[in-house]
Amino acid sequence: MIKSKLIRCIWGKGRFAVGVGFATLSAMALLAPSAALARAWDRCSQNMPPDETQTVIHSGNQVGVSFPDGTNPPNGIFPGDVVRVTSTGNVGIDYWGNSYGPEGAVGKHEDYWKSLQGVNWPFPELNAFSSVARWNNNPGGWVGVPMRTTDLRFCTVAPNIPVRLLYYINDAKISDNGGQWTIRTDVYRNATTCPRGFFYAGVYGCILRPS
Ligand SMILES: [Ca+2]
Repeated sequence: MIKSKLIRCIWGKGRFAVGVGFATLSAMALLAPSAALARAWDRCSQNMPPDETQTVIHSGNQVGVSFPDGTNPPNGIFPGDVVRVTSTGNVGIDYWGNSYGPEGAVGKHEDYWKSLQGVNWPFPELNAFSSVARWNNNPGGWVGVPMRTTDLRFCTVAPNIPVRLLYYINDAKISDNGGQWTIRTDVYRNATTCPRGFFYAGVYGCILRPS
């Protein structure tokens, strides 16, 4: 399986510069277009095209979605990468016509929902019915605290270990939900060049070349 062979390319530009001779480095600097040399953060903040982008539909009655897409996906975001997430749409959260965008309930709506007793919010510290994003290392587990997906609309530096990005909805009961959010994850790579024996596989980063 491809998943078990996933290993991240460790040749960040800094390491590469340290690891090769002066002549090679000079040639790179002369030949590479400036855009390719721009750091991931700069390219994100300048709104340049991402190296990878993936759009998924998060239906209101679906537990979660992810980057990379798929069931129990491998890590696809690596140290030095920069991520930006665009989320839109509306999810109906009950049978009475209440619906929210990815930001969930705010203001008086938030106060009302959180005032209800006996509700087991999956993420009590975040807005009711909001989209929630979490870094997760496969197979290590959670990395950091749950985040508002909408906070990731700004360029965000990835954790310092490989992760995937999992999206949830802060709703104790999803079976009465409808509608959907559209979540686009843009990833600016720290590096798309891989060590010998590995190749670059898009949203999965560097993976072992089949022998
Ligand atoms: Ca609900």
